Amino acid sequence: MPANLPPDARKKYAEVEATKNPRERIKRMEEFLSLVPKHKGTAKTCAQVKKQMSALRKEIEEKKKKKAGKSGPKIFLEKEGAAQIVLMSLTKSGKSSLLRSVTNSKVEVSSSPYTTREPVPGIMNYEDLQFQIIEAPALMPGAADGRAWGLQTLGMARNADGLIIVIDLSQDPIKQLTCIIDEMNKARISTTKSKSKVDIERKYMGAGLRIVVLGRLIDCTFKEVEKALRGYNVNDAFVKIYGETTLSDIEEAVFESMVFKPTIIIANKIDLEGAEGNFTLLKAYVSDKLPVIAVSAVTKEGLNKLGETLFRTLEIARIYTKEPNEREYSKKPFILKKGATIYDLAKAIHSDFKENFNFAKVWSKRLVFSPQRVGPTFHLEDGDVVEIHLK
Ligand SMILES: Nc1nc2c(ncn2[C@@H]2O[C@H](COP(=O)(O)OP(=O)(O)OP(=O)(O)O)[C@@H](O)[C@H]2O)c(=O)[nH]1
Ligand SMILES: [Mg+2]
Repeated sequence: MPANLPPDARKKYAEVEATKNPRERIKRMEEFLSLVPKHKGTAKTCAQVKKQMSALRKEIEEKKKKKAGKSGPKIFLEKEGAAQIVLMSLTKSGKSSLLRSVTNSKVEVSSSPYTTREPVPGIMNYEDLQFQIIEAPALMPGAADGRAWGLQTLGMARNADGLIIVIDLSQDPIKQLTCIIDEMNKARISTTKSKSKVDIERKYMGAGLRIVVLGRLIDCTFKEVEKALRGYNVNDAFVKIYGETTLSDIEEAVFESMVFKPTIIIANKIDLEGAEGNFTLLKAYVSDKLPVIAVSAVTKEGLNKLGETLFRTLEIARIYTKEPNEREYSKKPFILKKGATIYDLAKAIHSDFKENFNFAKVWSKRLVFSPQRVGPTFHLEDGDVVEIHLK
């Protein structure tokens, strides 16, 4: 420790030393770093602490992997339909009842806890789309540390396109929600988009490291960024750097393997006494951060809003394609991210399409006249019909 640390930072460091639990230790280290003034004299200390934090994070990951490997049930289910959505809740919130109400699944419903012990899929129709809804085994406090099926459930959530948090309105709704969000955050899953200036997209082994600086590096060179990333074993990734970025922003992004999942909340059992009051509490607590809908899996009240809410939150668009000489467009849409371009569509149709692309015609309600001849950067919206012309 250098001598020039302020007393509160020294005190915090003593706490770090006294903490054995790896996760707790990382937390104390983070607190310590926030108390250290940033200048040349402390840079080395900060770097060392960050290195230790990275080692601890690795240790936690390794332990998790070992635990997950031991378990019986399959962690991932093959994706089907436009999106894979995982139901997340504490036990007995009514996940199985919901799955039975909105999909073709015949999963068992029961008043005893922890009935569903393996992931169960079902297909839900919404307009001309299908969503795959999966009931994951219930979460509980400690799930992210490997309790019960916690790691499988959280692993499935990380792999999903979207999440539905199910709250039981006959119980304290905020206690349930904070417990679920807590376990998700520990597993580095976020329900809100990160504002980070560094985007690290990990790739398969052997893919190589590609760094693109779209902003400006403040206190380091491109070479130093590459060296730092490789130092943390980031060798196969596509790294995009936006805005004004420092080396420590980049280091933080390496540890922040947070993934964002579009999420909605279903407040279930609205048919029960006292549920309305709990729903009001929940709405006030969540405010407008996430969509919340009140439903009853038993009376089916509110369930008609589910498809539309999911569709909106997932931010996807249905694009219909048409052959140049045909009158009718395809009934089965391509599913793209909202704001995707003609170029993205061409890639989705066929890998050759992007090389041989000439122009496209688009029919759309928002255009003054249709069809309109457009180039590859034209942005598509839900419901657009596209005819691609090749060279
Ligand atoms: N009144 C009422 N009861 C419900 C509703 N949904 C579920 N239940 C009851 O809540 C209990 C638990 O339902 P499940 O659907 O099995 O809950 P789960 O979340 O799948 O539970 P586990 O898989 O065991 O974690 C059952 O007794 C259901 O009948 C609802 O909307 N209203
Ligand atoms: Mg169940």
